[in-house]
Amino acid sequence: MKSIRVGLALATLGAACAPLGLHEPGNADAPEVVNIVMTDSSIDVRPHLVARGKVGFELVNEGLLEHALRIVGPGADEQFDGVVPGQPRRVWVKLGVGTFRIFCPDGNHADLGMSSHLDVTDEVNSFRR
Ligand SMILES: [Cu+2]
Repeated sequence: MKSIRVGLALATLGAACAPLGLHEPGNADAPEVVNIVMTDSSIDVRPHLVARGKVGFELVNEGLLEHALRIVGPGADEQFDGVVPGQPRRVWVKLGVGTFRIFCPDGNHADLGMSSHLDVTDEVNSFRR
């Protein structure tokens, strides 16, 4: 009987997360990781919504040219140069709540499509801390 109640509680928790469009909350110590996939004319950001705090960015360059990544928003303005095709790397940035612009600052690359955004929320803190 006890295990049934726990099962229901977990199911309710899962349902509460779903409308936010968040990925699996995971365990409390698991940091958020955002996958950034660049081509020479695009930046794909997944997921588009994470919890505030220290966030990992997995940088993958699938273009032909070397690029950079700049992250600008509440409490952060960070730039990572030398993102080379075929050499993924992970960087960490502490993000506050709000909307961040994520783009390549080189030349007119942002205008060519290397520009996206990331929303950072407070909503999932109760699951993580
Ligand atoms: Cu670029």
